[in-house]
Amino acid sequence: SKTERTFIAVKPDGVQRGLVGNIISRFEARGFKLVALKLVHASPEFLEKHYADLKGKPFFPGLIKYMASGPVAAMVWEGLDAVKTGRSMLGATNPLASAPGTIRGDFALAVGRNICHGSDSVESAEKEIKLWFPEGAIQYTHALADWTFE
Ligand code: DAT
Ligand code: MG
Repeated sequence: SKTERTFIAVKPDGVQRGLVGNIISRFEARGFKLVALKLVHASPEFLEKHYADLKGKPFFPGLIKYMASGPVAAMVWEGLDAVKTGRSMLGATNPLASAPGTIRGDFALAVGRNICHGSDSVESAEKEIKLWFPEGAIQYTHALADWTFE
């Protein structure tokens, strides 16, 4: 286990439903450090890069259209095992299988409207952070660091 960065994005449905603050709160409360944050209305071309691995899936056109339908709240969170823990905080891809207590398990019903994205590996996190934040993350001392891990 080590300090990692993960890319988390509240999808257009999550923004419209007013869930940005709740999702940010969960990552703050868990002890993660916010190192990048912005609202982006992404183009289909940009989103095809983000979801390049899924090109060819039957749901791909619908996924791109949904993700381009409004702004997303893009962020980078840093901390101990941020990628794995971020995924467990999100819950399963299909909200039908997401446990209550997870973001998707608390707020979502349908796989095509599952309100939040999270990187699935350290490698994809690095790729996604570069794509969404070419300007880089913010460096600062986190006041809680000494209280959240050794
Ligand atoms: P995740 O977002 O959990 O990493 P993924 O990378 O496999 O899941 O897929 C990206 C998104 O595509 C997912 O959040 C919702 C959509 N999606 C995945 N599988 C789908 C399916 N079978 N039908 C409709 N949308 C799907
Ligand atoms: Mg994924």
